[in-house]
Amino acid sequence: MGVEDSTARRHRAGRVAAVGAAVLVLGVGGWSAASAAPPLPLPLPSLPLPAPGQTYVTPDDLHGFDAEITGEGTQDFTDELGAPPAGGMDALKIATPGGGDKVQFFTSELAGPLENFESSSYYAKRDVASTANDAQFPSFQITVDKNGGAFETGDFSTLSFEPVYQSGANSNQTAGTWNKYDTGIGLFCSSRPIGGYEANQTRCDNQGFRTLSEIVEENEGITVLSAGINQGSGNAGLTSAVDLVQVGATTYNFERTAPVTPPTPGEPPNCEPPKDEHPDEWGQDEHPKGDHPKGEHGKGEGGKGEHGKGGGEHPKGEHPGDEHPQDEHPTDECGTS
Ligand SMILES: [Ca+2]
Repeated sequence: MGVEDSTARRHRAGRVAAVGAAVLVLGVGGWSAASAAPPLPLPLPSLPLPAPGQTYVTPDDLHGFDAEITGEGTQDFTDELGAPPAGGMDALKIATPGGGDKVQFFTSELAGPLENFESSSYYAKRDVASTANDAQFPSFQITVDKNGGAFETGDFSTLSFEPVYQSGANSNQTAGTWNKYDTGIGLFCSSRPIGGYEANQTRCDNQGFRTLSEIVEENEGITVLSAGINQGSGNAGLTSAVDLVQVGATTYNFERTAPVTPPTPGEPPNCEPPKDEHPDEWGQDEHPKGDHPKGEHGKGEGGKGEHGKGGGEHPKGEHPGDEHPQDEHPTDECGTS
């Protein structure tokens, strides 16, 4: 081969080598860029947050609720039938497999004037697997002393709201959905002939229907003893769930556990450093706005290792070593306790 041929081959080989090197560099560069990038923050688990204004009723904190069970009836805090909008994860599931089974879940925490119930409601869902009569749902009941004061013989009655005796939206008997019942404007039957009811109107099926405001008007001093949910007897094969029992400003949310309020943004989680041990360190003077990007500084958003342990993540000068020594902010000091 001639000199020119040899030179041309060397040039071609050089170009091939250069292209290969370029590919190699690109490839390595790609890996390098990926590994040098700051790790993406892990998504936080979507824990339920406490709903403002709700009172959580859990197996460990029943707020005066007490289950009275007859026969094979059951009641359980569970997510099996879900929960209504804004009702969290769970609800109170009630089952009455037999005709003689009965479950009452009442609280005396709502004792007081019946007027308070003129703003009241609850949600109920009938399990589509129920074999009971289609019209049957858990009812809302209020036990009363018809004239308040001393509780004497003849003062007691139970007021009952059942969807099947209502009109409009309150008569919704759709199975498999969460139905809201506005008991504050609903129709109630009375188990005893208190004011406004005829002597033969002691059952809901005898047309003895009154609104709560009518009952209040016709029974001066009428006072609530307890209130809640009833299912049975006579509800064989009914499985349902109830939630968000509301009376006035109180809304009871039935949950297995109550959600925990997260730390307030801008505050260290779960603790404040004692003033004597951290003079000025947490004060505004040493951390003026702009010095530390929001969320970077011990506010519960930064993960472990973000602060001082990450090496090159915080160039010297931005977090001088003497400003945030690790032994002054031990992990367990403002941690998960
Ligand atoms: Ca709930």
